[in-house]
Amino acid sequence: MPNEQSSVWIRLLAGALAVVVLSFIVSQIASGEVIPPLLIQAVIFTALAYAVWRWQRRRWVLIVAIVLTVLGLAGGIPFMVEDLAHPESAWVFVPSSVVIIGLLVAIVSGGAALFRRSEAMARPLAIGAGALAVVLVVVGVVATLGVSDDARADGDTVIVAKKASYPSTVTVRAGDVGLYIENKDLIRHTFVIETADVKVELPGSASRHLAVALKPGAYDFRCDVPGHDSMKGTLEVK
Ligand SMILES: [Cu+2]
Repeated sequence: MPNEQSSVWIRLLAGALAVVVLSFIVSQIASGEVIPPLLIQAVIFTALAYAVWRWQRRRWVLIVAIVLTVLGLAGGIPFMVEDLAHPESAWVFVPSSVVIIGLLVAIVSGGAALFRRSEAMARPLAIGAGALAVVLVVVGVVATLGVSDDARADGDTVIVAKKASYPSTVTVRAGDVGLYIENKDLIRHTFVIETADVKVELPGSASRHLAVALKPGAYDFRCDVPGHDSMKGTLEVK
């Protein structure tokens, strides 16, 4: 039966997967929408946590868990790594850091259970990972509370980022253009106009002013956060 003599490594593995699932749920709440890849992974990791707990003596279950966890980490890193550089957007910084820590702990615990390593290291690993997560939560919260909006200048044209979407067209007069980008989401975005050498970081729920000299023409703008490919529009300069 599952509870009889359950290995500490198995408990740590199942617990780490549960924490990862929780972080995926928090990420989707922060985004205000269902993110299919995260939802699918949440379901897979929930099933895995149950499977390793239920069938903990079957080595193939552990092997499947390790392989899927490694794949989840490899697939998620390109989306998560940039978030780690932005503690001022706690709603992405915290879930991404916790997911990475959780997946690493799951991989190590799965390997240790599979190869029946001494359980002496399990507790220090759990405490270390937990302490690191707490520190990162504090860093994220403090950095996010320190973010303030830019002042809005007279004549600024407002562009709103909401539900990971930008307006498709914004029209402004040529010359010295003042833009005021409002991020209405909890998650971070960017405002990028490649052809005008503009790149602005938009922390969650923050507004940024920018001044740029533009000649008449059409300028594509977008958010270059990985996975936000649909967040784009055109600035018509007349
Ligand atoms: Cu974005």
